[in-house]
Amino acid sequence: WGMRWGQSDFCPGADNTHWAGSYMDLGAVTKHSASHAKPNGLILQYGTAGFRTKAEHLDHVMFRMGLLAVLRSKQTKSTIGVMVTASHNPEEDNGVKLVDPLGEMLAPSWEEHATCLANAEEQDIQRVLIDISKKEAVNLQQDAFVVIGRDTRPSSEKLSQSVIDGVTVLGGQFHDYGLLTTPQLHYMVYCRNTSGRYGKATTEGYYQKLSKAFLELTKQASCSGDEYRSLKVDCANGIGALKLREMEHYFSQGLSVQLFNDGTKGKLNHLCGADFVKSHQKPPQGMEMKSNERCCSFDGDADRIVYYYHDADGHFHLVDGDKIATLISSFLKELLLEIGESLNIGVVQTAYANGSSTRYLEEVMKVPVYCTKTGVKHLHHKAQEFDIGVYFEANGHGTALFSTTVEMKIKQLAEELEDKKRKAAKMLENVIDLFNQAAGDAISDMLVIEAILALKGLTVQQWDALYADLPNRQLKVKVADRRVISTTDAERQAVTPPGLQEAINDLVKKYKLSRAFVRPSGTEDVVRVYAEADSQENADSLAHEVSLAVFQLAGGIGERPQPCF
Ligand code: 16G
Ligand code: MG
Repeated sequence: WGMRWGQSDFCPGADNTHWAGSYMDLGAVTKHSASHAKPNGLILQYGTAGFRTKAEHLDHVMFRMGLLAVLRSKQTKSTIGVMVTASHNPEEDNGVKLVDPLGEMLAPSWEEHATCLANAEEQDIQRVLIDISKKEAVNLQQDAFVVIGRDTRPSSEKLSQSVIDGVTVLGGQFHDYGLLTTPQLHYMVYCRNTSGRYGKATTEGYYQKLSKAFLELTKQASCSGDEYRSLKVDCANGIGALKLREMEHYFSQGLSVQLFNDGTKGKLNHLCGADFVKSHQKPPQGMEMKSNERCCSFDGDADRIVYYYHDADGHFHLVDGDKIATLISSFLKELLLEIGESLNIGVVQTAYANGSSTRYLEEVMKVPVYCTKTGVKHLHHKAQEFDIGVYFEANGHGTALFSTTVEMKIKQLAEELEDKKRKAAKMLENVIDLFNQAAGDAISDMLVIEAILALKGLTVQQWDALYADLPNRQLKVKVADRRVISTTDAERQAVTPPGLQEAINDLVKKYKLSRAFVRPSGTEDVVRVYAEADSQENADSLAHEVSLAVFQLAGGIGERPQPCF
């Protein structure tokens, strides 16, 4: 999980204690830091989703991220967010990530500062803080404001107090939102830094903005009344349950939700939630599914969503992030056609996107598709290049981004155009409001999907039938050091170790409609293997053969991978 024990690579810096000491109470920092002591020899890395490890190892990281958030806030002259969560990880874990001014993931150069600060030995903290301030030209006299949110883990409350301790010791102001979904915190940060133009920075503001857009949209759907819409939601025993409960009555005229795994009994993420459903390709425990009923799962911090159903024969069907992206982008494309504006739309995926989805998007829908490395920040960044950028990971994290030009144009068209076009423009206006443009958001995505299904009169089966997924398999391989694997071409090709890509190429050739790649995980100490092929048997066997190649060529440890299907 980006966790090691050993000696940290010291991040050097000149001694500017005197200069900084006049703006930062470094003595107080040292004093407070001592009560958030770093376990000896622990080294952590700010990875794809911030720091993540066992909760008991994180107190010092939280305190220090409070410090760092203050510096980032001073530098950007904006509100910065700190979210305490470990998403879909087991309940005993926790994590923290910083949210940048427009609700985005922390900038890469600051990820390095975060790693440096988290690993500094007690006596070096002052120096690291000064070094970051110098390097990033932070005006230490600037005010700082930090907002904090946390998930429902037992450890989260205390850890968020440590963040607050860090913020206050450096003289920052803060607002503690308490329990929030991750995307809600991103939303709050975005609202606060755009003087309320994006929305009101309260949960009430969030509920109202989304629900209003949702009801405006579904009001247009022809089937209502007797076709009253309902949905079963597995909340992973997490924060999503609390927030959906709070929000439910704002949109209940358009959709009734039935909550499962709402945290009253089960354990967070245990045998439930979006990650479980996607990776095991089976329904969560604790959900009563009748055939052909539309169901969905959130993950532990409600930034991912997948849909699924049982058909009449009792077969389970997963409708994942790729199908969500397809549904959303075809709907948006149709709206644009009706409006008659030539705005460019692009879909962003990762190597995990099912080959059928990419083919369908490119060949049937004629939408350009781009592939980036795994991790939301890469997809989000790419999606910003388009007038309308839809991005989704197959695991269900994603959203749509609309450029300011589009927003302004659509607002204008919604007033001006002839009837039919105006209706489409108004619809798009509401769709824009319904998406959380700061981050992938299970609640917002759920409402977007429900609105589209209602408007198009589609059942979940019809949606699922857009294309047939290629059978696929994901496996993990344990190696001594996963950093021996490096990749290129958005993780689709292995560059090192030598011979690995050639071996994969040879294996892939043995199967039809096949594809495979390997990459070191950014969140777990394993190498991930992905394979797809014309049948489940072939996908399984290709994945197994690739695992063996990784084990042999990349320093596998423990037992050799066994064919387990
Ligand atoms: C993190 C990422 C997620 C990615 C996953 C991959 C964010 C907010 N989350 O959860 O997007 O799919 O890591 O995990 O960026 P892996 O590197 O272990 O496969
Ligand atoms: Mg998550």
